[in-house]
Amino acid sequence: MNEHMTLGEFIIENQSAFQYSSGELSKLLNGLRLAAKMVNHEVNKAGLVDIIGGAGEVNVQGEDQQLLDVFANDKFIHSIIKRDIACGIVSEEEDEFISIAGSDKANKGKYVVLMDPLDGSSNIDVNVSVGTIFSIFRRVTPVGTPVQLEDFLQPGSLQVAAGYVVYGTSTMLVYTTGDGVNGFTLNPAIGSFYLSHANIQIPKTGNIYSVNEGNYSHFPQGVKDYIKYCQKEEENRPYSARYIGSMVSDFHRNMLKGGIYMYPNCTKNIDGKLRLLYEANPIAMLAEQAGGKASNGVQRILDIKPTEIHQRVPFFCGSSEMVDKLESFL
Ligand code: AHM
Ligand code: MG
Repeated sequence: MNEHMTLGEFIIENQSAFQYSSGELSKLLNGLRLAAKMVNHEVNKAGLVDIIGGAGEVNVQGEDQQLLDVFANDKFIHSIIKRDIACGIVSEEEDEFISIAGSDKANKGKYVVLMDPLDGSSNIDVNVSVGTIFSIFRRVTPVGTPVQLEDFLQPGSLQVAAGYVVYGTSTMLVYTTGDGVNGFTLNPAIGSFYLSHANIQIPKTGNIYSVNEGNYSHFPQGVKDYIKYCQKEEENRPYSARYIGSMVSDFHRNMLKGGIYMYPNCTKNIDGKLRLLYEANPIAMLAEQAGGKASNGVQRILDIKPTEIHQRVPFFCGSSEMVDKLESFL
């Protein structure tokens, strides 16, 4: 594979490998690529311009919206709508799903996009990495009719593409269309993403566990037992604890080095914290495509049939042997 290949070239070159190839998904991915560059530009300026801090609004999850949350949401929505390929959008920052042509008008778009435009945004003020997560499905209702709730409530196994952008030490876009996972690094001088991590594979096992251990006393007993197992002086343990508090960054590191990311249900968050449709599902698809695993503790994430667009789910994801081990404790 050409090491100087840009993301734009890669999308076109791999278009024919995609099952439903008609060029539309490529256009949609190119729209997301463009929005990612705009958000990257803004994230990089945080601290210099008046963009950090709260927007004074609370989103549907009851969380304070940050100015950059709102900026990222607007850029991604605008970029998706401009491409004229998608019929609907679910965003962490929007209470209801967006019907692109309007709820009463026919819509020719084949795809729906579900996204968290700026995940981990509480980290922005302190210059810690944040991310964008996206998930793409083909609609299930007929093309040419208004998009419906059921178009979004599909199990993750039906995703046609998923990915994330990590705005980190360098900015990367990592995605899959169901044929492996590839990572592209932004060259900020040129403004292009270049293929830097071809066919990423998660090591089968690792020595990193990532969890907010401050919630330990609220975790289910099985999770507590697994954490004690990770800390035990035996074989290749104790593992290292690494928790950034930005799932995209925590997952990205674990995918490259081997490890497990956990956000269990706990007495504070009885269904967990992370959202199934635009956080757990896309990360789970990437994990599986890279040879890893993602589970809610007892069931494969991608097999869960959603009932609500903002529903939460306990999430355990990463190296397959580590997720298997965790499950054996639950
Ligand atoms: P957000 O979508 O409101 O940013 O929340 C999701 C984030 C994840 O990126 C991160 O892993 C987790 O919340 C951190 O939560 P906590 O501070 O409870 O550990
Ligand atoms: Mg989020």
